[in-house]
Amino acid sequence: MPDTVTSDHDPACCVLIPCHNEARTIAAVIESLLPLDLPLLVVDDGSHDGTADIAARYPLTLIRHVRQSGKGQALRSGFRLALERGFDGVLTMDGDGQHAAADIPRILAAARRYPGWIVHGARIRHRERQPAYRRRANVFADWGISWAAGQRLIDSQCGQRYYPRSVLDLAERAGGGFGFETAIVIEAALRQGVRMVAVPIEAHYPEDRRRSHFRPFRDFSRITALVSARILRGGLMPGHLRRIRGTQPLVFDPDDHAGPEAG
Ligand SMILES: Nc1nc2c(ncn2[C@@H]2O[C@H](COP(=O)(O)OP(=O)(O)O)[C@@H](O)[C@H]2O)c(=O)[nH]1
Ligand SMILES: [Mg+2]
Repeated sequence: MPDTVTSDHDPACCVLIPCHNEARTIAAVIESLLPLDLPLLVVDDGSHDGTADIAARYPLTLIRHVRQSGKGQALRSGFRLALERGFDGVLTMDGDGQHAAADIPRILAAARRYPGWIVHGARIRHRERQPAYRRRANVFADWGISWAAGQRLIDSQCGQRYYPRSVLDLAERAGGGFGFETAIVIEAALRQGVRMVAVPIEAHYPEDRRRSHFRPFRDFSRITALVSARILRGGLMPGHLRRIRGTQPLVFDPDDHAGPEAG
């Protein structure tokens, strides 16, 4: 029996955008999403540049954190609301215009083909557009997270991804900040045997972009610490290392009609 069943309906999904000070870009991001006709959930995390007021002009659900509490906490608030409202899944993306609305139907196509899996957007196509230091650090993070999760991942730090409903509860134990997205993926794999598939996406890095909220030293150190702690807690997970050795991450490109079968 194949472990993948393609369902014939769109997952009832909402789009979740965590924001901190995105006044420059949030209107354009929201407007690019409106034609998709998906429920939108914006979490404004203590912005002081008017992000929430701009978002409030559009037909969407807005959660406001009075104080900045980090990307992880913002995603957690969104996941809670998505659970309450009964969505089958949540698609996350950045509020800075880095991710394209046009990639959402492609990610949802993968979610249909691989029900119950986490679908990562992967900046595979134009990796050279990513700042070089982030690219190198991402390759290192991919390797560590693949070890902890026992399956090969690519671009594990990309914020555009689809989470099935079954993993949303794990948000409660996934910590805060930028480590949240790493922790939830590892916990989903270890506790629920959830698998991951990547979809190639576009990512934009305009010349005049604002400085990233991601602090390379602080945030990569935290991610490395949390992945190392999980691997140590699992007794170094030698079985995982054996399992991922010589394997490639599963990449599904909906534009390539056949697509790989789940292994
Ligand atoms: N809610 C919330 N969102 C944040 C915070 N820091 C970053 N973000 C959002 O998370 C997304 C990714 O942040 P960004 O700075 O673009 O990181 P990068 O894309 O990894 O360089 C953006 O939509 C940010 O607005 C935060 O402290 N709270
Ligand atoms: Mg960004």
